[in-house]
Amino acid sequence: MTLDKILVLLGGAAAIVWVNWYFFFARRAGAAASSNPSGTQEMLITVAGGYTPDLVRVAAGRPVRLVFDRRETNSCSEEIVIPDFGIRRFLPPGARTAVEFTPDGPGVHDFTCGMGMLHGKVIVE
Ligand SMILES: [Cu+2]
Repeated sequence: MTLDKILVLLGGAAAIVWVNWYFFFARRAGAAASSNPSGTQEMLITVAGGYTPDLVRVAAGRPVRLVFDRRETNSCSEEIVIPDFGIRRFLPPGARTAVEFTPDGPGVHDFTCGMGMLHGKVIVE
């Protein structure tokens, strides 16, 4: 085997490892909310054709504040709904809108647009 073939093989192997890591660990891990001085766990979520991040990790028993930064006028994303916490809120385009709730215990809670087309999850640990 020549050196360039070995390098191509190694490059391919590295790409496979990276893709697996990305999909099975990085994506599954989600984004951990940061705590502000008052103890509220905060996460900024960009709304543009979907939610970024769409997986938010928080700790149980402390207030959670999700700030939705809506960067589009597409009517699909004009409402945010978090059924488990009774939240349904209008998101003005070009603005940030905060919703707050306090999860009692561990669990997974969906958030969606008003029509249930865009999806995200809050993972409470
Ligand atoms: Cu929608």
